[in-house]
Amino acid sequence: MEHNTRAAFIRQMLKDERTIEPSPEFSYKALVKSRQDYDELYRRSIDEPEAFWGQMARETLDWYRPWDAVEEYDFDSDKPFVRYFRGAELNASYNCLDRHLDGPRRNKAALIWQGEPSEEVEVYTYQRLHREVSKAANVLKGLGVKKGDRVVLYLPMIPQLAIAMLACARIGAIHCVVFSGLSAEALKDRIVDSGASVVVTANYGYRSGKILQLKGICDKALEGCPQVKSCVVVRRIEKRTVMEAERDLWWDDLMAGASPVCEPERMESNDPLFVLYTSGSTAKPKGIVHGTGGYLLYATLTMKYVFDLKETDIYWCTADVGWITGHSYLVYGPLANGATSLMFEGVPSYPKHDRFWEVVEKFGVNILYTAPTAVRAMMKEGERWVNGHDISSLRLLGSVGEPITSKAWMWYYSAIGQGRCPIADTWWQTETGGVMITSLPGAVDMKPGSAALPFFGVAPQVLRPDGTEAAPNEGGTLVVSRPWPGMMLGVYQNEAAFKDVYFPVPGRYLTGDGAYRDEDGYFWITGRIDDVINVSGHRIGTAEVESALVSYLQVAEAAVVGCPHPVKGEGIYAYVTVKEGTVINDDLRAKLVGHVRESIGPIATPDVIHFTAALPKTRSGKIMRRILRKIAAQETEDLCDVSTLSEPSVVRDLIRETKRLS
Ligand code: 6R9
Repeated sequence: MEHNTRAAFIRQMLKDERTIEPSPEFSYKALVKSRQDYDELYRRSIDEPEAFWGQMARETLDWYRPWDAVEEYDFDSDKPFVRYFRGAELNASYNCLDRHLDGPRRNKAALIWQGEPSEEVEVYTYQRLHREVSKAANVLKGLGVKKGDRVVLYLPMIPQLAIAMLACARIGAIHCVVFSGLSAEALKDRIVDSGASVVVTANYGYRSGKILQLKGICDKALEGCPQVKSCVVVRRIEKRTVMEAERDLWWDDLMAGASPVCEPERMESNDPLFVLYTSGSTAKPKGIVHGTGGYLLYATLTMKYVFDLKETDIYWCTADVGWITGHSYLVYGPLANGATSLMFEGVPSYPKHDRFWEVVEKFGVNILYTAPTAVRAMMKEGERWVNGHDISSLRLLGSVGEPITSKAWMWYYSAIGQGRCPIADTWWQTETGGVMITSLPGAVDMKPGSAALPFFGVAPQVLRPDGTEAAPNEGGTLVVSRPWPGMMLGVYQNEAAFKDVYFPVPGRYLTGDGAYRDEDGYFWITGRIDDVINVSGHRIGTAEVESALVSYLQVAEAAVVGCPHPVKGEGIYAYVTVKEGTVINDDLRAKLVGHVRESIGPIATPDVIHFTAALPKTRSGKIMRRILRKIAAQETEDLCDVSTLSEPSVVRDLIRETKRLS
């Protein structure tokens, strides 16, 4: 009921009757040139998945040993599982590096790094990157890291992050990247859960002209991690750094003595490549496990098709490598394809609002992959920031992280794409490994605000609460009815969660998103329907923020919901009740905000702290979030059914207080 009204509202907000055809010039040169070609490839991928993925795997990746079976899965049992290319052997770092060294790609730029200070630029050719990765792999081996061991990487957007990831992949260690904006406590939780014995960090980092104390944060985290034997520190900034004897080692010192020859480890296709933590509806983030063969094939193929990759393209994904988008579309996808991937350390608004366009102009970027939150922020600042730069090199734009409204879509299309570049909206998740639903550029017509059609092999469905398929334009739950090679293998150290979270109803993978499909079969994603808030494209679990709030001494109870936000998409709205005798004032409010930032990180900063005397509860004591969401959104005329409330006056008080807060 609630979901349907919300879906209807979002539907109206997103919907735009416009359909935009890709230009004939783009389609002519595109990898998939027409809707007919797409339909044919899609049909084959669904009708004959084994033949399709087998052929793609042979053509796309280099294997040491072929597979015994292409696809095996069970979505129905108590222990659901998925496996691709059983018995096959490969190495991800070999596929991203070594195999490009025989031909002309040897001296091609693999990674171009633009630091936040504009004079700091580094170019790694495939040859140079291969050398650095091999050395780093030997460094890790020297620290005792073996196949299957976990290594936590807490690094900002610097080349050493990509190098360390590939070094892990080379020796079969499982990397576990933690976003460098997360707090000491969040970092500690991830180090403990992953059981890593080595952590790689940087002494400092830059963010919008300010200096991040990464090593200091790491030190605090490591206080709670006695199993960590070594902490390798990249010297990002020449500045005094406290190093702990025995435990802390400088990256540069270790690299200087390392051999540049390291034979890649032969990995079974379903050996984990990495673990990446993401928020869900529990207070504890889940470690999403991705395998080697299936994941790499899916990242490589989606990269090639969704971004219509050409050999000479300069491709820029603005996402941080600390999130899945950076894993699949800044590191693995581009490098496995032998492309040139640009890595940018800065932010769109520093030192001025034209930073993105300065970077596009400086490097002649052809493909730009960014998030709706960045588009909205730039739209707010106005087109004048774009107009001062020659961005005519752009030929394709991508969007990821949250629904893009037709307004933001149209601005991106006209102000940035100058009406010439197709936009590939891409719906996917940490768990899916790669793009699942997209407007394949050149091949399919675009509808602003719609993520469009499934990628090869992907079978999404929109379901009603009773499990039957929704009619066209009817909102429901987005599920996927069969596996795809990029699918997660499981939740790290938590077999039960894979079933409980993703297969609560047997047979289909539950995405956690709401959606509807229009009469042309286009998917429109309406946002999360679980307890996850999407803040600027980052997933924040309401339970995580609540548990941070209640860990503060004076807090009695907390309930956190998302609220509409013009730039972030969703903001964090926290209802808080305090213990007897606590004085409520701005100081307490500031302390609580600070406490949440300390516990999770600045991305979880609450936008509103609403102190109140009581929370609305059902007679059985459940907090009624449906009502809290409506109040936070100031949609209080129609509060639907409040008959189950134990004390209706609580709601009247909350509404009155909200009016005062705004
Ligand atoms: C890749 C990534 C996943 C959640 C997902 C959904 C939202 C991502 C979207 C989108 C609408 C798009 N989402 N892309 N919603 N349109 N193009 O963002 O992974 O961080 O795990 O977030 O983001 O709600 O469920 P992740």
